[in-house]
Amino acid sequence: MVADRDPLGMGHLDPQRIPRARERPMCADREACVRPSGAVGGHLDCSLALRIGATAFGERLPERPVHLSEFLQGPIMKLHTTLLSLGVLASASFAGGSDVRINEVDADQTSTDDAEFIELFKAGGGSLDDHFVVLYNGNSTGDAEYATYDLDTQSIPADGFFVIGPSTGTVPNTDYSPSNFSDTNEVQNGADAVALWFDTTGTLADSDFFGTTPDAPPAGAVLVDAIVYGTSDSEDTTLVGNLTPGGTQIDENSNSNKDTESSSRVPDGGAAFDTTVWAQQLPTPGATNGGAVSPYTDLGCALAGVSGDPVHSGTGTLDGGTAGSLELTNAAPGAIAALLVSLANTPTPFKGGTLKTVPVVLNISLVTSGSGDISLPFTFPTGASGLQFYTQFGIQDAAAVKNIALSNALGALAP
Ligand SMILES: [Ca+2]
Ligand SMILES: [Ca+2]
Ligand SMILES: [Ca+2]
Ligand SMILES: [Ca+2]
Repeated sequence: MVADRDPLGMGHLDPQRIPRARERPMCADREACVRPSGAVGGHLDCSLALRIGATAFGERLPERPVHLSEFLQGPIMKLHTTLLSLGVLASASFAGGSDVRINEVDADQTSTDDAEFIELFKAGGGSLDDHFVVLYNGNSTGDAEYATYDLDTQSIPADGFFVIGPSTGTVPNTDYSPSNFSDTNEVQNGADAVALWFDTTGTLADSDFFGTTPDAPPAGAVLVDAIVYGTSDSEDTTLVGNLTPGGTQIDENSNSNKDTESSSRVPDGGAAFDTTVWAQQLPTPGATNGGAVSPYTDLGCALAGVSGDPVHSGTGTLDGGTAGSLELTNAAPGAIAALLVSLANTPTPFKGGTLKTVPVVLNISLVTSGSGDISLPFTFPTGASGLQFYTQFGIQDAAAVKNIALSNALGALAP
């Protein structure tokens, strides 16, 4: 194989510095070294494989070789301090996307509906500036908007739960009662939809959404998450097709208890638009919906390669001292790959797809196994609670539109 000096077009990957399998030097510190599963023999030379700082997407930061264990197994707070000293953390603001989720919806209650609510979730909480919750009426022409709540200046508390409900006190833990949220019969019972939009322009007002349809939002609005729901209504395939394509309508009455149950993501959060995670159970406004909570959030944006979309996932709880791993599957076999790490989540055009881990602060060179997998086991360090980071793989792949396939991006938040 002729070595490509810049396989991902990122200006600083150098596969010639990745020894071929039989030449790979053994790490002096076997315990601290991580190698991809399926790699043939030996260990990657981690001190060569991981570099910090250089990036093709922004300012070229000072390069510093960093042992992989510093990120995955070592003192992650040391990395934290390094990033602070480089000014990376200060610039790692949230821009151009959102990992907030619609976590629970209760549209229907006994007799007159007077305890309707919409619960949003983001692990660790965070700002809701430039977020809009929009309700769509499945019975109207084009499924038009019938209510919009501008969440500018609102924020999700540290517990992760934000409840939008009436001002009457009938919904416990209500965080926000918009002036246009009626005390009764505000949230239609279906087939209807709740959508969460993010304004990438920072200039939209709630009035910009008035009367719009899901397929024609205001310019600059990006759909973050949505649920199409009903109460034993036949499926509104147009609504589903526009808001949760490939998914299904969620039935609040699946247990014949629409008056006493809500629809909840179980566990809290998870992948946007995933209609398989919803369950009907007793309402829990402002509190967990139960189930095992993953510290990882699938942020999408895969770019297909020879086997379709490469799939990136994580395991473990990210509690200090516990085991976990970062995984890649369904990628090209035996291919040069890079794990790109960021402290921000900024969707950026890249090789015909979208790279979310921008600015890239860590770039870990790896090779996929013969079955197109990489597994990076680690023990998460103590003292890193609250650390949030984003990961995405780029894989050299001749079948990709510009010879680079991308996995989905993954958000991780240490509890
Ligand atoms: Ca209702
Ligand atoms: Ca209900
Ligand atoms: Ca309706
Ligand atoms: Ca809840």
